[in-house]
Amino acid sequence: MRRTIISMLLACLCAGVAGGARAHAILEHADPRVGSTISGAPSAVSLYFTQEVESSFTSIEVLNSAGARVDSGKPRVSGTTAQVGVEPLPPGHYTVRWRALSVDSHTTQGSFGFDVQR
Ligand SMILES: [Cu+2]
Repeated sequence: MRRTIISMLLACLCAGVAGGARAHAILEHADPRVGSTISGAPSAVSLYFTQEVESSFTSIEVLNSAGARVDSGKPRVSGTTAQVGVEPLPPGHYTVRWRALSVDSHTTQGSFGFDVQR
């Protein structure tokens, strides 16, 4: 509940100060694509945002189906793109959890899955 109130407050502040939802760094697309099934293991997971993000508070976690992290840690951030390396991924389902601090100082977060084909 408290969390909901805080998010609403942030949304209001952003709408008032920066002109609305456009000012947030929302995930525009990802590679591997959100919800996709790919053949062959990716060497990295790349996220493309709608706005430039700050490297200091932007994180990407890639988890296997057992919940263990398979990413290399700190993402590389350049403009609107954040990328993290992953270890060689065996077939299975993976979850990407991201968190981004946009240049307007608002934090956004989300998660999605992808599958490496058997
Ligand atoms: Cu914002």
